[in-house]
Amino acid sequence: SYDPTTSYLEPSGLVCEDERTSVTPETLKRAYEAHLYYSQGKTSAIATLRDHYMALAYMVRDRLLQRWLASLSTYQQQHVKVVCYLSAEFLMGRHLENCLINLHLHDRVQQVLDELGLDFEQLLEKEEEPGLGNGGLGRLAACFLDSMATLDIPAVGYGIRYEFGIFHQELHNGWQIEIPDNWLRFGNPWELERREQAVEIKLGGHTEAYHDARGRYCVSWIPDRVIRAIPYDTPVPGYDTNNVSMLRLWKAEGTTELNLEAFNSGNYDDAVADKMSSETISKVLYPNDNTPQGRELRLEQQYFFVSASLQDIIRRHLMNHGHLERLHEAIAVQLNDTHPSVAVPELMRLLIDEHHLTWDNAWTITQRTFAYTNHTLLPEALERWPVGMFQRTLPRLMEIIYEINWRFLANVRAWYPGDDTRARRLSLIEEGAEPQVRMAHLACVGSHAINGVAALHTQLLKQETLRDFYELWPEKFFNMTNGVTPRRWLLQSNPRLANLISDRIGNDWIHDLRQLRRLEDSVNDREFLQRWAEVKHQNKVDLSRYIYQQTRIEVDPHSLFDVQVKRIHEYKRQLLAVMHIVTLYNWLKHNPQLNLVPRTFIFAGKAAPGYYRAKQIVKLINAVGSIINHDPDVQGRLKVVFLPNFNVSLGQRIYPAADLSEQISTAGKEASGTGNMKFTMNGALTIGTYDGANIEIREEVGPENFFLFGLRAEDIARRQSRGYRPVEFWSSNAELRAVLDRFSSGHFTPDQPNLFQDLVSDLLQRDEYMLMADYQSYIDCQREAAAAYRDSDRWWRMSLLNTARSGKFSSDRTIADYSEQIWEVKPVPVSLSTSF
Ligand code: T68
Repeated sequence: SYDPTTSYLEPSGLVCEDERTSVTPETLKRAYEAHLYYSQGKTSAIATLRDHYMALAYMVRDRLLQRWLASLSTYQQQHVKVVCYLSAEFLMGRHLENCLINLHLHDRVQQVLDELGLDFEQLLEKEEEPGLGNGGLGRLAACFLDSMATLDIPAVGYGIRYEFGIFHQELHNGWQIEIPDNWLRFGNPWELERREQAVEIKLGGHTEAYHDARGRYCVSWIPDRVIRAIPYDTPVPGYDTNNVSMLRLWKAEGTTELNLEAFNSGNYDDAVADKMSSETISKVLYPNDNTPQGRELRLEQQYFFVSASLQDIIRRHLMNHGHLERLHEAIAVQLNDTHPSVAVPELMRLLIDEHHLTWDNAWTITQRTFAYTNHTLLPEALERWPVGMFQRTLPRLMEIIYEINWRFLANVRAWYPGDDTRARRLSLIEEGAEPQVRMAHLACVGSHAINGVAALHTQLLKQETLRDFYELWPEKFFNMTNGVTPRRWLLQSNPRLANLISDRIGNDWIHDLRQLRRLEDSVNDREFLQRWAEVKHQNKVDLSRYIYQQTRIEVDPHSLFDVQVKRIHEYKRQLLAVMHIVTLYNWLKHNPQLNLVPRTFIFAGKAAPGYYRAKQIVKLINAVGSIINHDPDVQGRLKVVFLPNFNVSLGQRIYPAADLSEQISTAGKEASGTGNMKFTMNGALTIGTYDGANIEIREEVGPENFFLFGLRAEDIARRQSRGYRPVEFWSSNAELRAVLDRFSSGHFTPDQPNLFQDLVSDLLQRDEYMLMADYQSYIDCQREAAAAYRDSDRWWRMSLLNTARSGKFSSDRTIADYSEQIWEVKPVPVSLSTSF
């Protein structure tokens, strides 16, 4: 319907789609050259690769602006309901190629660059990846933005513009070294600063009660610090639609530029001290995944972006509607875990203290506005803030939380007379030597919907973690199984497979992933399976080349690529994968003639800098690789590779080249997983436990196309309660004993023979994540996987069926579910002829 080459006049007389923003190869080239000259101030004779990248990025951004402005004005004029996705993390990945694909400019721009003699791939690599997230939770937020934009759901993502994102990981002698991620160093061409929309954030101080002119009881918060929040907006284009969503990230600044008194007395450090300390709030992302950091600065970060976002939402709403009485009909606010859950008392504060609504009115609006997503069952990962710290940092919010709790517990006592222990369990405040605010409870009480991220996870939430809330309000609970965007994770990262698929079933799968089912018709087409296998092989050749560049390790693209990429965490059990590798190694040492399926084990992932055991596991993987990769008895049949600095861009190289996807968490610990979905879409088979979304993947692809092993969540719980003795597995299993002996004997670290002794004694004595109990089942299952790989016809049929049946795991499906069941929002098509 949209013809990008025709220009048209706006009512105002402004030409919007003209030679500056049209998309013929000639105008693209002209616009690109103009940016190189006028924005970068370079001629092509002296331009660096980065200049070329910047010019290209600006040229593409220009082509997003008309759609973006049309989207904003459409929402405003039609008074549509908007989703506000509040998240402390957005792990977006690089923008340029994704924008080109979503705007259908990819091939044309490639052609233009070819004509100019520039290397397209090389320019794409110049973009600094915005790593404003730790892992699954932040990447989920990014996939959701892509899907909301693609489905024409009006949406804004709100978060923090960290000056330093997730650290860069280097390996020195096999150990992880963290390098600060100064991603803004060369400027960011994708964002627009909106200084005129800055808001102020209060911190610290005290509160004072007073009666206003109409005799109403009021409270005012006298802060001891005021920080300014500056919004930076990044457009997020949908695929094959005019709609463009927005990611609005807040940067912290001081409100007093310069302390004049200090300046005039020559005290220059003090003169800028306030500005400097205010800026630390958005300075750096906390690098922990699944472990909260109970630091005051972290609470300040959370409050900072939540308050800024809610003030922004209220300002826009008042501009449009003039009052706040039906705010919940105009916006839906999703809380991505508890990190933004101070939104509950903050919205109450804004509605009551600043906009003078009554408590009851404000509470109704608040509950109807918020919905909360839980991402973890690990008890240590549930956020709690010491009441003392909360009181000091956010005194007015602490009062409001007490009031919410008082009213809530009064209801609880009325619903369950005499049941004091239940009231204590439900309370927003945990009693003890140091009382704590339970953020998950706050989120549950202040929301109308609570969801888990995979079926098993939601079930365990209802039965365990949030059981008392489920008993109170069963109707509030939903399951929203995660998904990932097929644009970035298949179309963009695996163009060979995408082309093969489109060649067979057409293009519709790109926005209706269930269409992949139509590939099943080709499951007995030998010629097609051959091409399917050839695509995987070419992807493996590409990855092999990259592995060699990065690590100088030569790997054989004909070997089985066995891949585990994710954050390094004990519950994810990278150590169990290493135990399998060492088992195979022992077999070969014992019988060098053994006919073994050659495998390349590929690991990647970051460890939290303060998590010693995780860093030790990184070292172990590298140590095992350094011995096995060179052992003549192995004859190159096993290779172990640790690719440094796992991030979105590296994921885009790895998933398309994987044969076997390792999803081996202790059952009941991985809420969903989303890497598992990316592998399945790209035709890898999964070896996995009965955990998170693995269960649903297996259900979709069929149990015969999935390698399942290990204890189930209920077995784990039962064994733990009976008293688990891991040493019994050691006593009864000689192969397992031989593996642990390799670790404790110093075989892999001859110059530090004791390095892994504590790791082994932990396995024997505690083994919190039950590696010992699952070891034999895992080894047996790996043997089956190897047998399947030997039967290559069978393997490629299974691979095809995995892709064909992965449709459920598109984030488009997840977003359609949220839209219908939780947000009650509808698609709003954007037309480019809208006047604004
Ligand atoms: C992940 N959680 C889950 N947390 O582990 C994963 N935590 O199973 C799930 O698929 C994914 O969320 C999406 O639902 C995280 O990634 C964090 O990164 C995190 C960050 C800060 C504090 C706590």
